[in-house]
Amino acid sequence: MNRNDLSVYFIMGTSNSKQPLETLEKALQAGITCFQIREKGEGCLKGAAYEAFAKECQNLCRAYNVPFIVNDDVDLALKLDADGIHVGQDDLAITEFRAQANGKIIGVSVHDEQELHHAVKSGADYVGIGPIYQTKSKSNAKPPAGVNFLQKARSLYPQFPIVGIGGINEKNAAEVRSAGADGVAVISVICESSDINKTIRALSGEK
Ligand code: TZP
Ligand code: MG
Repeated sequence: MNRNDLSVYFIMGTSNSKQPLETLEKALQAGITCFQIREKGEGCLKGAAYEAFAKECQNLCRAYNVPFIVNDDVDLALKLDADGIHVGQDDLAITEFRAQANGKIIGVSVHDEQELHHAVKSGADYVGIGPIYQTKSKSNAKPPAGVNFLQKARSLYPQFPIVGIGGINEKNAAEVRSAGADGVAVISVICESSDINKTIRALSGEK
């Protein structure tokens, strides 16, 4: 995958925003470079409603030529022919999915060197490293890890696509990039922004 596609990576589900499709469209207009649908938590959509919402998100992403990634749900990713899938350590074996999903982007969350090596060897296209800072958007998040492992991961794999995640905002995004991330993956800073253009400019390192 193109490392630039990780630059401003927006993640959202219906529990993160009161008007998720409007939020997504504003974020696309403002220049996000990747989108992940992550439909989790209390009251999240299921079945046909979930699929319809995902399809609407995908259509918006297509209109802006931005990769559309599905969190966890391999069946949905294949059914919609999404651009990719993001999986955690508890989810499906990457090698298995690699075989089914020729050409799709596979992202994997990693927290230590062993998980990182395994993901790279198994055919991941990028890894997500975090939570870097305290996050309120993931109920079972591990404690904030800071940028040490991110720096280590970059030194081990100078060219591999890496995105940082967890508690990233306009102020600390530069630190995450300096530590070696190709980009920042965020939920709340965009969903709660009163000026999405400004937020995305700041996340991308522009003034
Ligand atoms: N994985 C690790 S932290 C996190 C996920 C999905 C949540 C990131 O959300 P926020 O609001 O940008 O901290
Ligand atoms: Mg998962």
